[in-house]
Amino acid sequence: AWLKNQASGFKGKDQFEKEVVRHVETTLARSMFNCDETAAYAATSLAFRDRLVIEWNRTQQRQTFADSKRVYYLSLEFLMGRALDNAMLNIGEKEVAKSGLSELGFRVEDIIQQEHDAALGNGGLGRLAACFLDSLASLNFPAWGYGLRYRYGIFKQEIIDGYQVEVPDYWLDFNPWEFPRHDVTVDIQFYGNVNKTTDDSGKVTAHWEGGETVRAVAYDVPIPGYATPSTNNLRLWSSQAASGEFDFQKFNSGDYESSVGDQQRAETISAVLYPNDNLDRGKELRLKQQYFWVAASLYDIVRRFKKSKRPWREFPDQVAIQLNDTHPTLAIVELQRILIDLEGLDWDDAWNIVQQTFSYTNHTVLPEALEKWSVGLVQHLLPRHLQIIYDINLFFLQMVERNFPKDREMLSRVSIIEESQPKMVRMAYLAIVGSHKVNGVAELHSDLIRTTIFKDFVTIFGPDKFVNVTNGITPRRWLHQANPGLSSLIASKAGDPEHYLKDLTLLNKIELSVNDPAFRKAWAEVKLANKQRLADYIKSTTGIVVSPKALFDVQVKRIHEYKRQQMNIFGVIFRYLKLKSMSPEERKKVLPRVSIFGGKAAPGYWMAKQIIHLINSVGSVVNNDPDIGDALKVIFLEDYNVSKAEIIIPASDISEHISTAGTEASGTSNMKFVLNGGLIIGTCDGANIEITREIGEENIFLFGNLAEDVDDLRHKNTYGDHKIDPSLDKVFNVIQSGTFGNAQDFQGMVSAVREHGDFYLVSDDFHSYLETQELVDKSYADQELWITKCITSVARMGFFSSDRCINEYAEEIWNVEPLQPDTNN
Ligand code: 26W
Repeated sequence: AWLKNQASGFKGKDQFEKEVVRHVETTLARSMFNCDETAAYAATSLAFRDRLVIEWNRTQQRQTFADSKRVYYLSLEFLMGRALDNAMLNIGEKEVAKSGLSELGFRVEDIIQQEHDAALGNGGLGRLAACFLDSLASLNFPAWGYGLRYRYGIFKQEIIDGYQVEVPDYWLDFNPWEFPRHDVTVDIQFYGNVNKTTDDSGKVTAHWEGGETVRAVAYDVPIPGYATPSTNNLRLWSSQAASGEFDFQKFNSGDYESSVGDQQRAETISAVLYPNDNLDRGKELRLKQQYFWVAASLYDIVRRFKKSKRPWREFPDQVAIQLNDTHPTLAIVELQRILIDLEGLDWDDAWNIVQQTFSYTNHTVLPEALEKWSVGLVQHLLPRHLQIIYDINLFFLQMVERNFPKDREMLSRVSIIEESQPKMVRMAYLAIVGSHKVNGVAELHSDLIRTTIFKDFVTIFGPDKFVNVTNGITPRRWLHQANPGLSSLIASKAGDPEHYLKDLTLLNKIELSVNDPAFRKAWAEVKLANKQRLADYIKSTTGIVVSPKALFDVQVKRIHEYKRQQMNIFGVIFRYLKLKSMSPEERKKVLPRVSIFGGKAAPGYWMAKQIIHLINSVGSVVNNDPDIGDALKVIFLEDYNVSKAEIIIPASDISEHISTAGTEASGTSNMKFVLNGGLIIGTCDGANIEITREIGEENIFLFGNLAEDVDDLRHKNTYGDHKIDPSLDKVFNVIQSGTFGNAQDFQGMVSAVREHGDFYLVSDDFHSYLETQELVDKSYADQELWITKCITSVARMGFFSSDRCINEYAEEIWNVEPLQPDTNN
């Protein structure tokens, strides 16, 4: 363990055991005789937490003392998953824990599994934020995450009779990883009205008065870096009634119910994560969440800056704030308000500071996901902010008018206020205008935002404001932790994990061994063991037995029409029909396949729920068809989440990233699958394109129409002659004949393609998809070539480390430097 000589090390398993026993006996007040796995998990976590706290305090002190520029990552979602295994590996003490726990009669894997996932996110955007925190700490950047401490994370998914049922995720009953800071609170104002006063010099000041107040309480979560003592802070805000537990006046006057009601109303703000992914519903409570979180975070950031007694113009030299999508865009307005209303700066000076401080990442081009708030709602909830938004817009449009006097249409196109009925505030436009850099998350995506949704803004601000930072993933969790077998095999060629996990380009060393028979054999054994692990998991959760020798074909991600799980299941049905038409002898010769699905549908997303239902219905027919046997199995894994991803991803042979071209901004699981020695079938979309460039097109199964052709195809499908692909037509006819249950249940999915213009081009891509799946079967039959492709691909995946990604943000957007820890303490 690299930390052996550090204060945070355990100095061997004996001390670790002692601490576990101490926590069981004192903190938990239990005897070692009735210490079950839950208690052992609690005590182990507390022992590790004690270790983290030491370096966490030191890191914060070091950062305060250095007083250098900090990064603040504002994200409404942090999809962290479990913390214990990550803490053990990042501190470098997992072996100590393993042997210590074993002496106490436990297996470390069982203890790790006791932990409840911290699931404060929907999918890609939230998990990206979590990977970024890992990289920021591992690279020693002075950085804080700011988010909301939801009482309920993303719902748990149960599948009952083939349908998704949502169950609340109450995850906080025991959470050793958070530290309540009851002394760090901010009172947040809502509603009320604005009064203006003029002083003797004629200067007008706005005062936001009245309304209601809700208290934000900080909860801090330590974020350990890998193989470094740096431990950063994730600060999550929880909402409370501002005036203590009850309104005592109301209480004493007998109005007990309403005094409790006030408290509950305040707590509602941070109660639940909105489960929509890529869909904006414009709910008032969501806007309240956004302002509550943004105002508390900014107050905290400003308070920290003020301690240094620097002049305001130095704020952007000390502070970089990254907006993770538009969800925190009100921070732009809030900082402007603080500077002009509370600190008395001039508008222009304040606005310069604001623009230099903020930068904005866009994660989607789907129009239904672009946030807009009605002017009326903003006026009601945040009257002063609406005035400032109008002023920002006015000055911006005046600048546009000066620079582009001939293009009057442009003013309404780029206005932050959409002149619709009702009028709407376009949050992406506000974010662009208030930031110095805007980035997309993969090359194609960044090109698309520059040429489509933000085209005018490129004209107005020039091309340099719009940059690309291709997403990445942390190899600590997604290789070392999820796939220890592969990680140590790689280490045998690429050197210590401590080196290659911090410089992932060192993976290229394994390519030298691509023809080494022993290495190849070991590689195949690791994959088989991971598939066996998943097969065991499938057996224990679904009762279905699958052979680890079959080709595992995986699609796990949020269920969305644009991600096209429907195309996948239609393809599975086609395969089933083909198998049915074969003789038993022919069937014996086919390569067995297991189609594995997983993912949640937003609770109100009817079509996504229909897709889940069809997958499960196909599964119950296919899996119970005696003609089929092992040749095809269809599995839907319930409640896909981070900890399940850690089991599923290393077990994949082929995974599906098959979004309609131009719709998936990046995708990040595509990177995780390839890094774990699986190949992918995918469209020319998002980061698939750069993965192809890095690993070589001979190592990926690309198919389908290109983004540049999508508009024309849609037009043709809607207005022209929309001929359905004949194979797909056959599949539809079988669905409609009732083979998979009541045809009515799936009518929506069928008519979306047949009658409603096939917006996601399922039919247009179906032929190419089936052909490419056949190619997958053929390629897999040649195991030698397949393994070569896998090893080569892994060797070339270094680019996709989130460390590379964070270094790009640091250099091109934040202008911050790492703060090296002193290692001789
Ligand atoms: C307002 C509702 C809402 C909620 C979440 C709208 C949009 C979102 C997210 C931006 C959706 C999201 O997670 N986008 C994903 O971001 C990943 C990280 O950059 C990308 O890899 C995915 O392609 C993108 O879909």
